[in-house]
Amino acid sequence: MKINNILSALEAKHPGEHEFLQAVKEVLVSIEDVYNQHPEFEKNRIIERLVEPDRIFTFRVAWVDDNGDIQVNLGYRVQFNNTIGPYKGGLRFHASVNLSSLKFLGFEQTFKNALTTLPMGGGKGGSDFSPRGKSNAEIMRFCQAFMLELWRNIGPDTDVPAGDIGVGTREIGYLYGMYKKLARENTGTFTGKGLEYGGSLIRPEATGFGALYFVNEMLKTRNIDLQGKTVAISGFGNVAWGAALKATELGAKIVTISGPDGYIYDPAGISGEKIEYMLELRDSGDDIVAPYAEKYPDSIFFAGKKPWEQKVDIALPCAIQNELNKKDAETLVANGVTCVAEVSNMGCTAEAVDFFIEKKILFAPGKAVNAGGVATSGLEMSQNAMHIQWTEEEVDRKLHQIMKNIHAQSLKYGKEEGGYINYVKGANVAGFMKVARAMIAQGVV
Ligand code: 2IT
Repeated sequence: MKINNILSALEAKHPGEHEFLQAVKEVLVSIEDVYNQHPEFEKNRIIERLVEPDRIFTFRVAWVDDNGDIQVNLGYRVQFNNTIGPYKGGLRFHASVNLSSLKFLGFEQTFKNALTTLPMGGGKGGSDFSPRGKSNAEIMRFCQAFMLELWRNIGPDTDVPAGDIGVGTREIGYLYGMYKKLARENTGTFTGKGLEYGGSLIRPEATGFGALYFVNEMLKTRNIDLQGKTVAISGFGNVAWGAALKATELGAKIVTISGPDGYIYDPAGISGEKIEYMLELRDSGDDIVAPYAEKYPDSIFFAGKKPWEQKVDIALPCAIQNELNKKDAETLVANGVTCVAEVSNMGCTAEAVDFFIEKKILFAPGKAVNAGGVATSGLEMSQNAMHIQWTEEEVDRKLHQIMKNIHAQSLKYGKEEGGYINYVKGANVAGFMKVARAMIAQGVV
């Protein structure tokens, strides 16, 4: 495989899609060896076929704000790859959304979903619409306008969207409500739904819970106990919340959260009602964490800074792509960090990842660590298809088992001579092998 040729051809075709190219490069470098050992992959042009999405929908979303002014946003759905199941992946509503970020997310989603052991293909969508500072009524009108265009292209066995940054239970409710009105069916063509209308128990917690189950497995490979460890988290949304809940339950101490305005350092630990307060902060709609330090005066707010400057045992980026760079990685390592796990998708820059691996730090990529979210979406789809609801215990048990399985798959393909586990390689190879074999089995389509 000529990685550089493939990347430059891709770059020429899709100039400026930096995040997408970053995600593709990471996978290609990881799979190079197995690719070269399997001539059938090259013969079937697996890479060339995998790096182009099956199709992309781009559409205008026009809506009326509370002042009566007309607003225009862009809407997207990238149906990336449905080899192993219906397209599955979240919708992101964030000012930074563009085709490059959604293609990177859809590409990663394809491998992540393959790792979950459930039959789901990869997709992603969203809009450059930012819910920050918008009223409930504005968010509803936007979601309805978005769905008016998208509804024809999704369905329970075609494409099942869910939440991501900026899309939580409220947005899913508005999107699903409009979808049902248009499609006239009630088959659960969304996950992350409210509990009253087909949602799954544990889905809100699943990404964070799953991440901590995975981190626990990572630590076990070095006989390290999570109990008493200090943890830096970034973000303060749903994913950070779930991670904080489970980390605290398992005896670790969360000392940071962050927002676009800076980060909070709380040396006493963010536990109990402070974790619930994160949800209040989020629901305020201002997208800032500074008020935490006013409510809990023993904590400190660092304006415009990132939490990675604090000395911690474990770092969990839970916000957005490329939120931890090489300099942050150097600081964390100099401060003696043991484990870094991406809970956000591609939370670390390529240079930061290379640095952690070079220093033999326990490091794992988002597509393994955060797969518990989409896995539990898969469990929601199963419950909807069977018209039943599993208990909290049942869903959590399945989630825990899936995360252990993803860890075992990553270990199988990622263990290097000398014993270091390269989770980036392990997760990429495990996900790739499954998708590639399924593609070959299904012929040239
Ligand atoms: O990045 C992700 O895996 C998600 N945003 C969750 C996707 C899903 O379909 O639950």
